[in-house]
Amino acid sequence: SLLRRGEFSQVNGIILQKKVCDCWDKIWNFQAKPDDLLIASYPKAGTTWTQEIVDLIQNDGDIEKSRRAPIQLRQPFLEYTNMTYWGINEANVMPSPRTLKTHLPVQLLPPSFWEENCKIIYVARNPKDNLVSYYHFQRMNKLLPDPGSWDEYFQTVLAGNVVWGSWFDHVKGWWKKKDSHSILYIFYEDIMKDPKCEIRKIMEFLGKNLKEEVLDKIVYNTSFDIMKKNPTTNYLNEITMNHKISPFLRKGIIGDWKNQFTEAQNKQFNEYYEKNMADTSLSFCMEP
Ligand code: PPS
Repeated sequence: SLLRRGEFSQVNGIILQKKVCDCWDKIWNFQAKPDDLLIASYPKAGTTWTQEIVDLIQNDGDIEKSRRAPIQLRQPFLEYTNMTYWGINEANVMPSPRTLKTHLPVQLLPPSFWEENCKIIYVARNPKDNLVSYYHFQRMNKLLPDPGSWDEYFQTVLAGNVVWGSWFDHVKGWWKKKDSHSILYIFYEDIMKDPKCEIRKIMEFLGKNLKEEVLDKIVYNTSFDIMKKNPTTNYLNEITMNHKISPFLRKGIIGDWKNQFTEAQNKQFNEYYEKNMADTSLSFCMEP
């Protein structure tokens, strides 16, 4: 392909796109407003799923309204850029109330979000499936580093050399922050196992009150199969993404890591997990 892989640099030890690092001041000084809603996550944790659920709740389940534009235009992605898109510029021109997306680790979130006391939804996914999903995404998205083979990628991850930083620091950092700020912390596995319960939680957090039938409609329209057919939730026009290598909505299951991790890798990862999760009350379900 003629498209080169993106370039990277660091902000306070966190690897980010070079273009983002080059104008970090602009991102750090982003002015949040009190009625902004922020959806935060580690990449591939179920961000798009949460975004679509939120948009449908905000639009009372009206799918036509929710399909008004591709997801990254409905809910700008703060610290992301490609050839034609700058999330921060989209956010700056968007009328309020805005819903924004970020993958920033908690310590890099622009301080105005805390100052303005914005509502934040954080979605987390078990690390094994999260990393498998990230691996396939790096294969297909030219803006991210070439992951190499799975075995190479596995070592890269353990060394913490991934864009947006270590999964462990990310999920733990945001988990801790929820003690002192209005953060709804949800899990991919919970949405999978009881979508209506999680959708209701999000609805209550947003201060909405929707009828049961509307909630059922949102459950249906945010299922994997329906979202896979929705042209606005698949990044279909992103020239940097090659959906033939791996589609954006790839499998959408719990436990796909079992098809990717070798037994030795699983053992190594379990040890690494135990060590790195010893200092948190946070825990993850990795089984379907
Ligand atoms: S991104 O690029 O960070 O915004 O990606 P993100 O949306 O966080 O993660 C993509 C993974 O979420 C899965 N997904 C879903 N799973 C179940 N149901 C629904 N509705 C759904 N929507 C997105 C998507 O398939 C990616 O996971 P994998 O395991 O790769 O399939």
